[in-house]
Amino acid sequence: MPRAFQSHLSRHVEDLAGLWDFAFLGDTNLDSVHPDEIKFDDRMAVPGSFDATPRYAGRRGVAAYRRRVHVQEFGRHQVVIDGLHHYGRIYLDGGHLGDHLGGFTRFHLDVEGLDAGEHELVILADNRIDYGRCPLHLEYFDWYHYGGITRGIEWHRLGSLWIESLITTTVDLASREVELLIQYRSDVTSQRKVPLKISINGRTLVEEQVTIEDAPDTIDRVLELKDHALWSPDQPELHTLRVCLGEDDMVERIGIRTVRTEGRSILINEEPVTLRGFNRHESHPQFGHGLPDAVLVSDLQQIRDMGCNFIRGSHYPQDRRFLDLCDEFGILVWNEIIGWQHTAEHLNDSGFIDAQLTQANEMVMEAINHPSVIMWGLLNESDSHQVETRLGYEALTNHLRDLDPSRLVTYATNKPFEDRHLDLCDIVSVNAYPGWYGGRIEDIPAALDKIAAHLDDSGHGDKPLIISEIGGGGIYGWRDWHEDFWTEQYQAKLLEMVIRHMFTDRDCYAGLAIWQFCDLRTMPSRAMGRPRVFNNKGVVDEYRRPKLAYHVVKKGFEDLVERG
Ligand code: ADA
Repeated sequence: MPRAFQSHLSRHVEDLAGLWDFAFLGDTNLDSVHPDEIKFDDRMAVPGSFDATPRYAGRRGVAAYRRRVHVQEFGRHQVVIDGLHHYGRIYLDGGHLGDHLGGFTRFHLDVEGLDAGEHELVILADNRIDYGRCPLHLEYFDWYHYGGITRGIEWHRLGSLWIESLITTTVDLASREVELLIQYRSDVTSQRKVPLKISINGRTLVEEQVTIEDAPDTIDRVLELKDHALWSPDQPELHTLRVCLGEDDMVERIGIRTVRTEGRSILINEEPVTLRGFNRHESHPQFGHGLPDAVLVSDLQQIRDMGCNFIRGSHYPQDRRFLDLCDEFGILVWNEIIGWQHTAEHLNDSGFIDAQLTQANEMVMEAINHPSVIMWGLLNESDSHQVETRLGYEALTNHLRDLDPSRLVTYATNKPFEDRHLDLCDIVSVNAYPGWYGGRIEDIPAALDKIAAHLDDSGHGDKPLIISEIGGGGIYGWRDWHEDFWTEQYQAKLLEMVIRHMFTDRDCYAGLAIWQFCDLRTMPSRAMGRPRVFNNKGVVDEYRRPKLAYHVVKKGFEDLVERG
C-alpha cells in the first residue's frame, strides 16, 4: 500500500516503514562514524522522530538507523526518502550513497548494478543545529526541530528506462487541456523505440511508440480532458493519471484547475475565493515531525469542522500525505520553503541561497501535481525592508516562478510599512499581531485598517491582500475571571474580533490564516516568551484538544460562508 497517492503499479516498490535497529551515537563527529562499527542496541519507529520518544527527548546528535533490504534481481535501485531530519547520511552495505541537507522534502539516491540478495541500509540522522553544514534548520526558529526518518522511506527497483517525474499543468479550462511532461532517464545510450501509454481513470488516451535517445529527456503531451470534472474547493474532483513508458510506470492523481489573481481577487477556475484558515505546523509531542496518518486525519477533520478552506503550511514543505487529503477535501494550500526571520547575512550567503534553491526544487517537484497547492511561499518574516536582501528575494522568487509558472508566489512580511520587495509577490501577505504583540483587542480594527491603507497608498492595492498570521496565546485549560493574556477567553475574543473586522466591517481582504491551528513545542532558547516552552497560539493544544477559540473560529467562518 503506497504511503501517499503517487505510486506505481508495474514498478516494484517496497515500503520500508516499520521498526528499524537504532542507536543514538550522541554528539559525535559524523565523519568519524563507520556504519559497520555501530552497536545497534535499540529499536525505533520509521517514520517517526527519535527525539520525540522519552528515552531521547531533547537529545541532539547522530541517530543511526539500520534495516536489511532484499534485492530480488540484479539491476538499478533507488532508496526514496520522504523526510530525513535534518542532516542525513545514507550507506548501503557500508558504502556511502550520499548525504541530504534539510528535512521536509523527498529525495532519492540511486544504486547502480546491485546484486540480488540481502543488503544492509544504514541511515544517519543528525538533528544538531549547524549553520555551516545545514543552513536550513536554525536554533532561533520558533519551533522544535525534531530529528529522524520522519515521513517514510521506499525501496524502488528500476529497469534500464524509468520515469523520474510527471508534471501536469492545466493550460485551458474550457477545453480541459492539461499539459503533461514525462521526465525520464535511461541506462541505455543506443536509440530505440519503446511503448508509451497514457491513461486517465483507466481510460487510454495515448498509445504509441516513442524513440528514446540520449536520456535524461522529457516527453511532452497535451491531454484533452473535456468531459472531465474540474477541481475546486467546493467540488474537489480528482483524476488518476497513469503513464507507462517501456517497462516502467508512474501513477499520479491530478486536478484540473487554474489559479491566478485579478486585482484584489484570487481566482480559482476564474471564480473569486476568500481564503479562511490557519497556519499549521507538522508537529506533535509524541511523534515530532513524524506524524502518523491518524493525526493527519484528525487535523483535517478539525480544519474542515471549523469551516476552513485554506492552510498555510508553516514554515516548510508539506507532507505528501497531507496534500493528498487537502486535494480530496478541497483545502487550498500555501506551501513554503523552510525559513524564519532571515537576515541580509543569510540572504547574501551563497551557501544559504543554494540550500534554499535545492529545497525549492524538491518542494515543487514533490507537490507539483497537487491541485490543493495554489501558492509557493518563502523567507517567512525575513528582512524584506532592507535593500541588501533584494537579490536574495529576487533569486528565490524568480526560481519558484521558473520551476512552476502555474502557481502564485508570495512571502509573509511582518514589516508592511517598510517592506521593499512586495513587488515580487503575486499576493501581499502580512503577519500582524495587534492585540497580542502590542495593544489590546479593541485596537485590532484600527491596526489592520492602517496596514491596508498603507499598502493601498504605497501602490500595492492592486493585489490580493491576506493576513497570513494573526492571533494570540491561550493556555489550554486556563480560564480566569480577568480574561487576560494567556487565558482561553482572551484568545477567543481576539480571534472573534479579527474575523468580524476582516470579513464584516471590511471587504479589502482576500484571506486570513490564523496563527495557529495547534500548539507546538518550540526551542529551549525561547522559553521565557513561551510558557511550557510551547507556542500556545493554537486553537487546539498539541494533543489537538479544542480551546474556546476553536468554537469562536468555527462560528465566525460558518457565518462567513452563510453570508457568501
Ligand atoms: C511569527 C512567526 C511564527 C510564530 C509567531 C509567534 O509571526 O512567523 O512562526 O513565531 O510569530 O507565535 O509569535
